Amino acid sequence: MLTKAQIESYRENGYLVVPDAIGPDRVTKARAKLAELIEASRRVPASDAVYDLEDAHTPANPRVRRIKDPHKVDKVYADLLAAPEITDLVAQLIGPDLRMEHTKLNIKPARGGEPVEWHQDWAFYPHTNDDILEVGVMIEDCTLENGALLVIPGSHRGPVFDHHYDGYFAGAIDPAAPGLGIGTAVPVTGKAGTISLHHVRTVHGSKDNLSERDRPLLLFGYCAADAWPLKSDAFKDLDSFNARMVRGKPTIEPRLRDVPVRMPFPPAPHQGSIFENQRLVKGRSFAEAM
Ligand SMILES: O=C(O)CCC(=O)C(=O)O
Repeated sequence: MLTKAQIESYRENGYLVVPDAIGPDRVTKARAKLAELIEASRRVPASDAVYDLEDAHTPANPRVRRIKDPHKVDKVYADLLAAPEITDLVAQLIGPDLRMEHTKLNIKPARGGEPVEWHQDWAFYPHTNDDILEVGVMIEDCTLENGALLVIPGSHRGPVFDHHYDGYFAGAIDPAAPGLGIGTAVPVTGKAGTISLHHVRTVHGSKDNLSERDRPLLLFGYCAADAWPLKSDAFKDLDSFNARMVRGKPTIEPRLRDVPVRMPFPPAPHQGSIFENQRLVKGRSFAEAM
């Protein structure tokens, strides 16, 4: 469980790093399944419902940016999503009733895995309240060299930044935006088995991976059950909505909080993943590292 000091630190800084949260058995299984999936990607010519592929992907040189919805792809990831080692901690921060927002497994492949531009997850999926957070499960060690997540402490208490470019929602903040303060960003590093938790409004991004090792990071978005999505296409019907509960009880009584919101419309011309949405501004923030 989290200590009072850890909870206070999360409230103050908008993120937390918990070493050794996940045992070696789960980490080894998650890693082994990922190796299988990357091997199988040699037979996949283009991005599809499971794989988000780099432009350079070929059968001889698989370059997988992301496994989409990993909880649907294999039980090892579904089990991790509901694992008490994670959900007990999340419940301490946003309450006992938790619904999954999404899952993804970002690989950031060795020797050039792409950067992720500065953004707030909140800009992609605003809700009636912001008791929503993202857990990052480090399947391998995350270091500065292999493109660890970078977060701006305290940014979850600030505005929702403009993520548009050229009239479209590009899912990326201009690094020169007044008040953004990328100079204060800190890396979220740790050994495999570490988890990070960041608030849905915390500004974050990551540089490219110039190391010799992939940087797989399993990302799980959890919402308080009474945080209802504001985007109409995020709600199809009550059964499928409630089927995303990972713990506790659903509710049809959304809780409203006075939080800043910008709607992510019109959508980016490139869809499929954040890497595609950000194509419009690719390289804007971390050009020196490319
Ligand atoms: O994989 C990363 O480094 C960051 C990913 C991220 O922030 C996202 O996919 O929203």
